[in-house]
Amino acid sequence: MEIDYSLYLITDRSFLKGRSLKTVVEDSILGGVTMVQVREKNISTREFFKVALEVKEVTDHYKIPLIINDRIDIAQAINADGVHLGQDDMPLKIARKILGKNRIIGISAGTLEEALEAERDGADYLGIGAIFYTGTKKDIDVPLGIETLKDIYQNINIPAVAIGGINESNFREVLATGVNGISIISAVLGKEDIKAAARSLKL
Ligand code: TZP
Ligand code: MG
Repeated sequence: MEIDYSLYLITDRSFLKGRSLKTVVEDSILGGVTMVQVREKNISTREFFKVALEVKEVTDHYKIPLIINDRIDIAQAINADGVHLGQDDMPLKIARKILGKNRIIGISAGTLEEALEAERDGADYLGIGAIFYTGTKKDIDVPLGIETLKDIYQNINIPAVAIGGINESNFREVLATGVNGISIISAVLGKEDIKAAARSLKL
């Protein structure tokens, strides 16, 4: 399956403000989101499972790839398209053994070394970041910036999305580095009009 990474939404229930996750995901897809990741921290396994299943109803309906953050078991349980793993999660080689070659595995990379290792170990795509400071993830020391993003992307041969602090005023310069897409939380979920917010992040 050819995957469209261009506008990759990551969920975060702290942005919902009473709205249902299903509605928010649906509106974002109607606005042009091409891929969705369910990312939930501090949530029970049962809750994560339920949330993932709910989102899958929407992504299945629109035939949009669905990725689960961190949790290989939940990806398997709901038959998601893949997982996204960070540098502290299950090692990629083990994840690949568990999931097989037909599932998408994305890896977070913050350095060229991490990116090259993930590519060597068979990642399907990379999430490179954080590119800019963001209120959404507070543990970022120094953001990579556009030049480092470009340097990493030029040295790898798998698809990559950029993440971290990307919004309607900087996404064009991010995409100008050549990366396959942008990965977004607050610039979509933090807005009142989800559909319009997604639309404003399309070239
Ligand atoms: N990983 C690196 S930055 C980040 C994650 C999950 C948060 C991205 O959120 P936002 O609101 O798009 O900056
Ligand atoms: Mg993780």
